Amino acid sequence: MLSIDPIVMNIRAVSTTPYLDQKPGTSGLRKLVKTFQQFHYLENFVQSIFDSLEGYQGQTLVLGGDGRYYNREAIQIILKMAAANGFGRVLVGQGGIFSTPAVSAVIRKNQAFGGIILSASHNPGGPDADFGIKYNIGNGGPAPEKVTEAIFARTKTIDTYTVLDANDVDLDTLGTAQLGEMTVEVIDSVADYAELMQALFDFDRIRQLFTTGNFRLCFDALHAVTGPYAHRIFEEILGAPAGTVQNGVPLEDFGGGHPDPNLVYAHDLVEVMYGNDAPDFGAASDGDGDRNMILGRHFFVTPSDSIAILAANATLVPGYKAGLAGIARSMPTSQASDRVAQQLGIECYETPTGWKFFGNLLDANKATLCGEESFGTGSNHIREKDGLWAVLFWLNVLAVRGESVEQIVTQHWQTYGRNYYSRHDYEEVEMEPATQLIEELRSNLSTFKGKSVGRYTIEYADDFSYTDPIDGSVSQKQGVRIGFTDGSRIVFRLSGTGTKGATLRVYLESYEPDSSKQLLDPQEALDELIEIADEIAQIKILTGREKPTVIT
Ligand code: G16
Repeated sequence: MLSIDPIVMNIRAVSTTPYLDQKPGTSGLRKLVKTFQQFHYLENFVQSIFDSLEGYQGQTLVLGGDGRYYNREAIQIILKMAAANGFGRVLVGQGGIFSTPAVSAVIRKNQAFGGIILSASHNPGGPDADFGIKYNIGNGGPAPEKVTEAIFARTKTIDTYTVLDANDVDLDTLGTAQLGEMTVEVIDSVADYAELMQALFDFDRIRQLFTTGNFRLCFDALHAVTGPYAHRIFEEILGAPAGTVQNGVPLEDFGGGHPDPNLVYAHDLVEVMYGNDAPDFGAASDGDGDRNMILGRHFFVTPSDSIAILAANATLVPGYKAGLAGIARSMPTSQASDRVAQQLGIECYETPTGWKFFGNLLDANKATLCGEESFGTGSNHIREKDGLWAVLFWLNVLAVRGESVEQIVTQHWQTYGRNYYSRHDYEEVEMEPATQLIEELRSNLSTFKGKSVGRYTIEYADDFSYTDPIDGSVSQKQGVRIGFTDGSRIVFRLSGTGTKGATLRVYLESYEPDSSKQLLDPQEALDELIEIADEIAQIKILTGREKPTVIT
C-alpha cells in the first residue's frame, strides 16, 4: 500500500522560529485553518509536543481527526515527524478519521504512549474556519495542565524540528506500511470502539427495542466524525432501520454548519424531534464525537440533568450494575448530580471546566461517571467524554424502563427536585471588554457577600479555585461564582475554546423542590437571575449585545 523510495528516506532537521500564540486552551490548540497553514506552524507545535515528552522512543502513538479541512495534510506531516522523532508505531484511523473517544479507547487497548487528535471539536470547519490539535496521554485522556504548559513553554523557544523525507502514506487502505523505522497501521477506527460499547451495554435489549417495539431513534451526526460509528452501531449492529442516522457522511466543512449539538446548531434534528410524528428519541454528537445532545419527543434534556439521570439509573446498565464509586461534574454544571450522589451515599466532585480535570479522579477510581453542562458525559471506560456512549446509555435505560424520555426526566425531578438551568453565550465579543467584565467582577467580589438583589441574597462570591485531590495541583481563576442563600447560582467565565474574540459564558441555576412548579420554561424560571446577571456584570453595556448569541 505504501511505496517509499529508499533513497529519499532521510531524516531532516529543519530550522524554525517560534510562534508566540501556541498556548493550548480548554482542549488543545484551536486556531483558524489559515493560522495552522502558516509556514512551520503545525510542525512547531508537533515538535513541541514531542520535545515535552520523555520515553516514547519505539512506542506507539494513535493518530486521527474529525475529518475537517486540513485533517489529511496534517496527518501526513505528523506521521513523518513521528517517524523522524523515533516513535515505533503509529495507529492511524482509516481515511484519517478517528473520534476523540475512539482514540482514547484505542490508546488504552493498545497501551499506547499517547495520541494526537486533530479537531476543533464543535467549531466550524473549512478553509476559512477552524482547525485544532490536542495531545492525549497514556491513560487515554487529555494532557493535564503540567503537560500543556510544558508544550507551550517549548513553543516559545523552539528552533528546530525533525521530519522524515518520504512519500505520503495511503490513509484509505487498511493495512501496515513502513515509514523509515516506524510502522504505520491504518486501522478500522470503529471496530475497537464498537466492541467496547458492546461490553458495557445490553445490546440484545436495545436491539429488541428497535426490532420488536415501535421505538424510533433519530441520530444526527451533523456531517462530522460520528457518522461511520453511528451507522455501524445503530443501523448495522443494533438493527435500527436505515435512515436512523442523518447527516451521517463526514464532510470537510460539516456541510457548512456548526458541528455543535445544541438546540441552535442541530436544527435539523430539532425540527424532526419537535415535528409531527416525531421519533421517541433523538440525539446528536459534535465534530469529534465526544459531545451529546439528548432529546425526547418534543422534549429537551439539559446536559446537567442527563448526567444526574444516568447516575440515578446506572445499575440498570450491565457495565455499571455494581454501582458507582463517585460522580464528578465541572463547576458550572448544575448541582442535579450532587443530589443523586447524596442519595446514593457517594461523593460528587466539582472540578474546573475541561475534561482533563476528571482524569485523576477516574484513574484513582474516585469517580465512575463524569459530566459537564457543555454536552459532555462519560465514564471510566475511557478518559474522554463520549457522545455515542451517552446515547447508548440512554437507549439501555429506555429499553429497561419502557417509559418515554419525558416520563423518566419528570419523574427524576419529582424525586430529586429540579435544578432549573441555562447557559447564555455571547460569542465573538471583543476581547478587551470581555476581559474587563471578568476583571471588574473579580475586583468587586469582596463587596458582594450579604447583598440583596431582587428576591435573592448573595451568600458567597468567589473565583473558583481547584485543588486536585489526587496530585494536589492547584488551578486558579476558573470562573466567577455568585451563590445565593437559596442555592441558586450565577457563574461567569470566558470560554477557552473559541478562536475569534472572546466568548462570555453566563451559567444560571436555581433549585425547585416543589413538583407543581417544575414544568416552567427554564428562561421563565430563571428570568430574575438573568436580569441580576446583567446588572452585576454590566453585560449589555460592556459587550454592546442586547441578547446572547446562543442559549442552551
Ligand atoms: C471542551 C472541553 C470541555 C469543556 C468545553 C467547553 O469540549 O473538553 O471539557 O467543557 O470545551 O469549554 P469552554 O467553556 O472553555 O469553551 P470540546 O467538546 O470542545 O472538546
